[in-house]
Amino acid sequence: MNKPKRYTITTALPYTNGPIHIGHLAGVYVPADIYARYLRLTGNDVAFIGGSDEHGVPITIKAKNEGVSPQDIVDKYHAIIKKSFVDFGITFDNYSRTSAPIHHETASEFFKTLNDKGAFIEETSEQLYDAEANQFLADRFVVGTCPKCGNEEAYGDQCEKCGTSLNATDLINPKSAITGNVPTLKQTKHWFLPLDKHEAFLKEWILEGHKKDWKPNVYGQVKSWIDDGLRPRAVTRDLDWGIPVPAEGGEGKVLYVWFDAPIGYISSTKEWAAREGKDWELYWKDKDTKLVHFIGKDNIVFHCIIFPAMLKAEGSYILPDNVPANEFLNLEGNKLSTSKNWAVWLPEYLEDFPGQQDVLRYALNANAPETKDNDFTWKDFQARNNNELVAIFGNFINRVVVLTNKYYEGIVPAPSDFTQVDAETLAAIKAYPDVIASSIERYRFREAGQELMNLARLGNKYLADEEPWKTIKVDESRTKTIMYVALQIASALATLCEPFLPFTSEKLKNILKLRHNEEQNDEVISNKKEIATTHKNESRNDAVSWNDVSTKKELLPANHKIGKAELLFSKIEDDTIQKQLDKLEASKKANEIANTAVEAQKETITFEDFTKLDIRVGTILEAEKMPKTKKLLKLKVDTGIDTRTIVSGIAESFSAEEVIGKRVTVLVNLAPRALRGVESQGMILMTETADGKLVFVNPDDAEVGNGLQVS
Ligand code: B3M
Ligand code: ZN
Repeated sequence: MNKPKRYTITTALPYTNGPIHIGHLAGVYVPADIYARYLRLTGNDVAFIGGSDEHGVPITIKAKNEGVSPQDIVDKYHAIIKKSFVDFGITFDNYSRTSAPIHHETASEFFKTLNDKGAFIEETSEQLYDAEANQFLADRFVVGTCPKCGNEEAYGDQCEKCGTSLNATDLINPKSAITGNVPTLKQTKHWFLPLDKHEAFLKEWILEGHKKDWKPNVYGQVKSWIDDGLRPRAVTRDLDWGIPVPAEGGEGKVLYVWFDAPIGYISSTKEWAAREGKDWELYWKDKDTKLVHFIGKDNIVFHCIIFPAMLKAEGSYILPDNVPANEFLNLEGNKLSTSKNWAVWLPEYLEDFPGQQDVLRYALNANAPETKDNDFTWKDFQARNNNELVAIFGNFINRVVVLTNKYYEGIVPAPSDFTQVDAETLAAIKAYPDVIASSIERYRFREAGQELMNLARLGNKYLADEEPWKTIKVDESRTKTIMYVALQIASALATLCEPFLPFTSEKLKNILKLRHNEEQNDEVISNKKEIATTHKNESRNDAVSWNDVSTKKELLPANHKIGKAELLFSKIEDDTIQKQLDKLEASKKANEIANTAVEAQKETITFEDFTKLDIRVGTILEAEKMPKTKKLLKLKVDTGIDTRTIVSGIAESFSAEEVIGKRVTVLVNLAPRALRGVESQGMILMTETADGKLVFVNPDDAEVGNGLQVS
C-alpha cells in the first residue's frame, strides 16, 4: 500500500465480565496505543477504536452466578474497564459498547445484508442440549476435550489452548457447564457462514498476499487452519442475551457473539464519526485506509478468517492490512487467570502504585509477548523501574534540569563552538525519530522502547564524559555548550517518549516549558487542560513534533527558560515488591483451598452397581508420549489378566520414563474407546492434589492382578 491517507486501528473488545489486567495491556492495548500515538505525532489521520464486548455466554454465566441481570454485569464492568483505559492513557478516539443501540442496528443491518445476499446456509441440525437446564449448550455453556489438541477444557466455540475454532458437537466427552450433565442432542435451526466457500479467497489474500508482512505466529496459525480445511460456522445461537436474529425463524435466537463483536469496531467508528462530523465510511470502505487489528493470539481465527470472510461477503468493506497479534503474558510463571484471581488487576495496581502508570506500561512493553508467551515477574518490574527509568532516563533529566537551574537559573545557555563529540551527539539525536519509527511501523514495540532508552543512555553518557560539574570551575563557555547539547537531548526525549511514557512526556514538557502536541482524546485533553492550567502563565516554547527532532536545527533555543526539577521516577524498594508477591501467594492459597473444597457426593448407587466395576492392580510395562498431544501417554499395562493398551491423560504430571514399572489401580471392564486413533482398553485410577498435580491411587502392598475387594 502507498502511504495510507488514514489509519483505522482497532483493539479487541474486552468482555465486560470482570476488570482488565496486565495481560490485556501487554497483549493488546499498550502496543495499539503506542502505534496510535506515534501515527498522530507524525501527522496522520487516525481512528483509534475500542469498546466493550457485552454479549456472549461469559456474561450470562457471571450474571447467573451473581443473581443479577446481564445488563447489570455489563454496566458495572463497562464503566470499570473504560476508566482503566483512561487511567492508563490508552487514547481511544472512541470507546463504545456492543449493547449500544447503534451497534444493535449496525450488526442487524450487516446480518440482513448477508442474509439477503444468500451468504448463509440455513440448517436445522442436532445441537447439544441440557434438558435439566432447559438450555441449548454452546460456547462456554459446554466444556469438553478438544479434538485437535486433547485440551479437556475446550469450549463449545473455541479451544483456547490451540486456538482452534469449534462447533460444540466437535467436543469429545462434552459436559454442560450449567449442570455438569452429559448433553443430549436436540433439533434446532441456525444460520451458518460457509467458510469453506471463502477458502480460495482466504488462501490468495493471506497465504499468498500476507506471507511476508504478517507476523509468523499469526501467519502460522491461519495457515494451519486453512490447511486443515474450513467448515461452515454457526453465526446464531439459542440464547436470550445478545442481538436478536433479524430473520424469519429467528425468534428466541441471537447473533453469535463472535459474529456481532467485530462489527462493534464499525459501530464504534460510526458513533465517533457522528460526534466528530466525519464520514465513517472513509475509515472502513476507502482503499487508502490502512486497517490494523490489535488482538491476542486466541482471537486470531476470528480476525483473520471469520471477520474478513464476513467483510468480503458483504462486499463494500476494506480488509485488514495487518493483524499483529501478541502471544500470552504469564504471571510469575503461571497463566493469568480471572477465575483463579491470578492476575494484577489494573484498578488494584493503581492503588498500590499511584501515578506510576508509565512504569507498568514500560515494563510490560519491555517484556511484551510479541513472538512467544512471556512472563511478567515483579522482580523484573522493579529492575526495569530502578535500573532503566530511574537510573538512566530519570537520572539524566534530573541532572540536566538541576544543573541548568543551578548554573543559569533555568535559562538555556547559548553554545559556543561545538567539538566533534558535540556534533556527533547532535547528529545522533536526529537519527532517533526514524530509528524508533522503523521499529514501530513493523509492530516491534519492544525494540522501539529500547531504542528510546538508548537515547536516554546517549544523554547519560554525554554528561558523564563531558563532566560539566568539573568544567564549570574552569571553562564557562565550554560548560554552556555542554548544557545546551544536553538540553537538546532532553527535549528530544520529551517528544519521542510520548507513545511509550505519555505521563512522563507530559511532566517533562512541563519541566522544559514546551507546548504539548495536539491531543485527540477528550479524556486525555481534559487531563492535559487540568495540568496545563497549573502552568498557564509561563511562556512556552513551541511544541516539538516527532519530525522536528530530526529536521529542526535546535529544539530548545538559547534564552528559553525551563522550570524546576521534579522527579520523574522513584526507586521501588524490595519490601514493596514483596507485598505484591505476598498478595499472589495469598491468592494461590485461596485457590488451593477452593480447589480442595470437596466435590459434592455424586448420585447414590446400589451395591449391585458397584460390583459391576472390575478394578484390578496392574503394572505399567511400557509408556510413550502420544504425538501432537500435551496430556496423553500410551501405556502397556500388565493387569494380571492380560497385557493391554491404555491411553491416559497424565503426560502433564508424569514423563513416560518415570511411570514404567509403576504399580497402578486399573478399571479393567470399561468399554474400550478410541483416543487420537488409539484404542484404550481401561482406565488408570488417579487423584489430584490441591495444586493440581495428578497422583496414582496406589495399592503399594497389593499384588498384580488382585481385584478390589469391599471390606
Ligand atoms: N471479547 C475478547 C476475548 O476473547 C473478545 C474479543 C472480541 S474482539 C471483536 O477475550
Ligand atoms: Zn485444542
